[in-house]
Amino acid sequence: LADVPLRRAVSKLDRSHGIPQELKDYADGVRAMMERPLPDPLGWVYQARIHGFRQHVDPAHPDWDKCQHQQWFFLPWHRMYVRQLEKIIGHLIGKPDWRIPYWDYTSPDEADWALPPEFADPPDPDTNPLFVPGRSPDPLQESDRDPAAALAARFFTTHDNLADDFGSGVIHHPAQFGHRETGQLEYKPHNQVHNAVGGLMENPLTAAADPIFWLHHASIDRLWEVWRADGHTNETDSGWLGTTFDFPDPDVGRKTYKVSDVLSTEALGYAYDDLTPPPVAAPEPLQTAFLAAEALEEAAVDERREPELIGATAEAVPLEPDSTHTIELAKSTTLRLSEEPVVQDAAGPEAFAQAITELALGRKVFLQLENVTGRNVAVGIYGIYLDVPEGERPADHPELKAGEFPTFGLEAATADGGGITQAIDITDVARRLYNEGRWNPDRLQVSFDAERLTSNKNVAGQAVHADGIRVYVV
Ligand SMILES: [Cu+2]
Repeated sequence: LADVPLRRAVSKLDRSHGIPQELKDYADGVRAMMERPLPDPLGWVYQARIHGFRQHVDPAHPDWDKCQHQQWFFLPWHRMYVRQLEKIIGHLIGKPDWRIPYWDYTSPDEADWALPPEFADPPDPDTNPLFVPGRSPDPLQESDRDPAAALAARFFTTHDNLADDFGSGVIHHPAQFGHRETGQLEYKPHNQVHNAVGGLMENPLTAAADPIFWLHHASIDRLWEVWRADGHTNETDSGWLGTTFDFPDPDVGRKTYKVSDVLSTEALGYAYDDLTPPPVAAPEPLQTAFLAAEALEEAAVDERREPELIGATAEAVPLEPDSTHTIELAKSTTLRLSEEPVVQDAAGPEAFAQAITELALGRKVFLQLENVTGRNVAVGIYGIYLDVPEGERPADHPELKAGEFPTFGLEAATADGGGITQAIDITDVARRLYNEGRWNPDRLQVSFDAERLTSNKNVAGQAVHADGIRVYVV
C-alpha cells in the first residue's frame, strides 16, 4: 500500500478505552459542522443538501441536489462527496490525517451487521451527534448486506439493457436520479442498506443528514476497491472519465474533480485496511439429466455474451404485497440457446427441450424489473419469490425467495420523470426448482411481499408498478 492514511473497519477500531478515537473525532467533526448554520458550505445541513433536499433545484443554491443515482456516476460522485466530507472534518478538528471508518457489514460476523453501538447509544441527539431518531432498531439481515451478486458482476457497466453490471447504467449527462439501470452494487448492499436502516436513510433527500450515511458510503466505496482488486476493470469510456463535478472545499474554496481523477484512492489520499473479498455462498449446483457436466461447464465459460431474453410478462405489473404475476417463458425452439452444439446433440424432442432448459439454468439467470415507478411508496423492501404454490403466502416459503427490491430513490426517480430498472440474480432458486422437478418450462410465477415498510406505512394508498418483468440468461 502507498503511504497514505487508512480507512478502517468500524468494528475493528480499538474499544479497549471506550469510544474509539476515530469515532470521537468523527463526533467532534459532526458537532463542529452542526455549529455552522446555512449558508456556510462546510456546515452539516449544507453538506447533506448537496446529496438531496428537494426535487426542483433552486438556482440560488447550485450545490444542492447533486447526488448521482441509477447510473454510472453513482460510484465516482459518492467517492468525491465522501472524500470532501473527510477533508472538512479533518480541517475543523485540526487533524488532516483523520480518515472515516467504514461500516463493515460485509464481514461474515453477524455482530458487525448491527449499527455500530456509538451511533445508537446514548440515544440523545443533544449529547450524541452520531445518533438520529427514527432508524430501525433491528440489525441488518443477511440479505441486506450480501455483496455476492455485486462482487460477481463482470463488467463496470454493460450496454445491453440488462442491469447485471457492477457500477450501474450508461447516461450521457449527469442527472440526480438517472432514470436508468441500477447496477448490482447500487442495488445491494447500497439501496437495501438505506432501506433497512430506515429513518432519514430511507430517502435520498434526507439520507446524508444521518451520520451513518458516510460510513455506509465508505463501505460501498471500499467494495468498489475490493471488486477492482479482485481482477476487474473500471469503465474506460472517455465521456465517463472526463465528466467533472465540483464541491465546496475547506482548503481551496472549490474543488473540481474529473471522474478519471478519483479512480485511485491513494491519489486522493486514502486507502483501505483490507481489500480481501468477503466470503460468499457457493452457487446452487444444477443437477443435469440431459447435458453432460463438461458440456455445461463449456457452455458457461466466462466470456462476454449477449444476454438472451427467455420470458416476459404480457403487461405492466403492480407491486402489490402478496400479489402474483405470470411470466410466459419462450418456446425452447425459438431461443438462440437452441443453436448451441451441445443442444443439437440431444436425441429426440423432449431431450432437446430439456437440454435447452439445462443450458439456460446452467448460466446466470436474471429477473429484471423494468422501469419501476412509485408514489406514496409504503414498502421499503419487497421480497421477490418464484413459483409459490397457489393460495399460499410468499413469506411462508423462504426457500423460494429470489431477492428483493429496495425502494430507496424510487419516489425521487418517479418525480423526475423516470423510474428504476433492476436486475436480480435468480439462478439459485431457479436451479433449486429444476433440481426438485418443479421448474415449469411454460411459465414462471413471481410473487411480491412487503418485507419491510417505510415510515410512510399506508400500503393501501401506494401506487407502485413496473412496466414489466423480464427474465434473461447471460
Ligand atoms: Cu447512498
